[in-house]
Amino acid sequence: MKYEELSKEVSYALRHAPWEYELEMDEEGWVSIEQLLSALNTEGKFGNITRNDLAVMIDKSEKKRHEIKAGKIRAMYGHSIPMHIVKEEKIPPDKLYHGTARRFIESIKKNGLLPMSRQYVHLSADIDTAKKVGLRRDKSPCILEIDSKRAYEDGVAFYHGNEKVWLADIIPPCYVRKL
Ligand code: HQG
Repeated sequence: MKYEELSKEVSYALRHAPWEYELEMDEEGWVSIEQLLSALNTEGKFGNITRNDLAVMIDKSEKKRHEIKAGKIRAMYGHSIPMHIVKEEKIPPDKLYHGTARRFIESIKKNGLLPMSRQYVHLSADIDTAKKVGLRRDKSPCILEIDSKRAYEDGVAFYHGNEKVWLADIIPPCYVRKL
């Protein structure tokens, strides 16, 4: 089983295009595993996928992107669908990080961190993770430090993604510092 490819397709379905797979999604992003399996197995690209394959896919991944509970599965972050996915608000650590491309810095300094095509701004719990995120877009990425303590105290909401990924609506530029 090509678990990495399966994970990419499941992410695509759950983050960006549930309608292509005829999935009914609730406001927290959960869909029935049965529906997902039926769509994937009709497509047939991965052979016959079972519930256990989805569990192994999550287990084998170096990042916790999906979770399974009570017969349902959801993506933990990354959504771009028009329907708003409600995330659990959480008190952030004092500092968070964001890895990005050098070419975006001027605009971020001016406008702050914006969700762009996703529903939330994605932040990293540590510098190493932020660096990996930034490397997707630039071979020499910039690491931004977010004063999440002060932002939170000033009323900026933060949400739970996974243990490494934090989410926020917008981070105004006054809380962003280039390292
Ligand atoms: C940038 C992956 C100009 C922002 C990763 C980023 C992450 C601005 C890009 C997750 C801006 C959006 C999300 C502004 C933000 N002006 N550019 N004002 N504000 N940007 O992919 O954070 O492997 O939507 O810096 O690891 O890169 O898929 O967000 O470069 O956790 O599980 O706009 O996706 O996870 O890019 O990545 P993205 P991201 P997975």
